[in-house]
This record gives sequence, C-alpha cells and structure tokens, in this order.
Amino acid sequence: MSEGIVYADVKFKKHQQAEGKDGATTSTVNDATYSEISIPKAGRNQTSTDTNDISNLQTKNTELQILQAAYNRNLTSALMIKKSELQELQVKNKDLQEKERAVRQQNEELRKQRTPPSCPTNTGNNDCSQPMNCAEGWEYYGGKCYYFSPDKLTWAQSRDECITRGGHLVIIGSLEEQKFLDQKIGTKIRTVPEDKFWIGLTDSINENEWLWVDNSSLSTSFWLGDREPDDWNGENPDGEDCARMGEPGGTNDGKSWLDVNCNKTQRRICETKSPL
Ligand SMILES: [Ca+2]
Ligand SMILES: [Ca+2]
Repeated sequence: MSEGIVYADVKFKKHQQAEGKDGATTSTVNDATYSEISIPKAGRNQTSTDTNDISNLQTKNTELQILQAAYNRNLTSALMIKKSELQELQVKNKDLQEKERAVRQQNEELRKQRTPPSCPTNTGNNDCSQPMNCAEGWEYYGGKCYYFSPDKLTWAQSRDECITRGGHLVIIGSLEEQKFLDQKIGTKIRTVPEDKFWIGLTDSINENEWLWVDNSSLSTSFWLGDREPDDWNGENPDGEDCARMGEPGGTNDGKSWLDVNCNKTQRRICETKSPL
C-alpha cells in the first residue's frame, strides 16, 4: 500500500496581532497561514489504477452474474426434463406392476386348473383321482372332469347328450391328455367288436377340414396308422366324417383315432371344466 500514500508538507507561521486605535485587534500580513501540499505523481497514477481495478471487478462481477443466471436457467431446464422422465418411469412402473399382478392371477388360475384339490380326509380317497368337485360318475384329470358312457349313441346324439349333462364331447388339446384318455378307456373297453368312444371331432361341414365341437381347428392329431382318416364310403355313401378312439388296454403312442360313419352307435367321452 506504500504506493498509495499521499504526502503533504504543511508550514505554519506564528500568529501576530496588532491593536488599533480603537482597540480592535487586526491581523497583520505576517499572520498568513499557508501550506504546501505535495502529491507525488506516482500517487495520482495509483488512484487511476485503483479506479480501473474497481471497474474491472465490476465488469467481472457482471459477467459472473450473467453466467450464474445462465447456469441457473440450464439447471432449471435440466431438472424439469428429469422430473418429466421420472414421471414417465413412474407411469411405466405402475403399468408393469398391474401387468405383473394380472399374470400372477392368471398363473394362479392355471395352477388351480392343473392341480387337483386336496383329498378329503374323511373319504379314504388317497389318490385324488376323483376329487369331490367332479359330479358323480365323472373322473378328474388335469383340471377337468370326464364322463365315459356305458351306453351307445350316434355321434350327433352323443354331442347333444354331453351338452345335456353340462359338458361337451371331449376336445383333446395335448399328448398328455390324449395318453390319459387312451389309457383310461383302454381299461373300460370290452373285448367285443366296435367298442369304441366318440370324441368331439368331425369333418362333416367340409371334407378333411376337421373341427372340434367348439369350432376350433385340429392342431395336434392322433390318427391310428398311416391311412386314417380315409373317409371310407363302403358303409355310408357320405363317407366317414366323425372321429372315435380306443383300443383294449390302450396304445403305446396314444395314436388310436379313426374316422367312421357318423350314424354308427358308439360310447362317448364327455368333458367339462372342473368346478372349483
Ligand atoms: Ca370325412
Ligand atoms: Ca376311417
């Protein structure tokens, strides 16, 4: 700070007074007081430098404020974008949770359909093959109840009779279901000719376009041998438009379907969903 010091030399003369005729006191020339103030050039230059520094600082401060304002605007904009993204993620997360809940509920329904209910403890039924929730005369498997008739009817009569019982002619949707039925009726078939069971499959509307009784298409088939279905017309000029199944003792591969004359009388397999 030495460069900023202002030097001043001040000189004083002794104060002199003279008494006038009227007794008034007046100052003489000699009582003038003067001073000499010396301000070095360097000091004036320093003041100018300080002024420039202050101006520069003010400029810098203004620039800093502008930058700060711009930074604040950018930060606010970025925060708004992040907030919007967060809201979108929250909506997606909620949707996923709802879908997960729906899938879990659907899986639980499927599990109930596939798993037999617990065996009643007071019936002595330990194999759960016939839970109490299948009507009397029906047999449980895979969430469904099956009725294997002892009597014989035509295919159309069988279709209608199953509906009267509260079900429908069986629709077979898997190898597992086919093997169960194949083995089950294998124990029921008597060793007499034509003791077979109707299933809910026909091509009576369009030849060789096989449909189930719910009008769904045939996707997995279990025809016997290489020649079936052959639509043989030796018995009926209309050919063979209805499917039956069954062999005594069952088959090894489950392939036991034949197309036959719909007017024949056969036993039948009715099916209904197991009430829970
Ligand atoms: Ca046919
Ligand atoms: Ca045939």
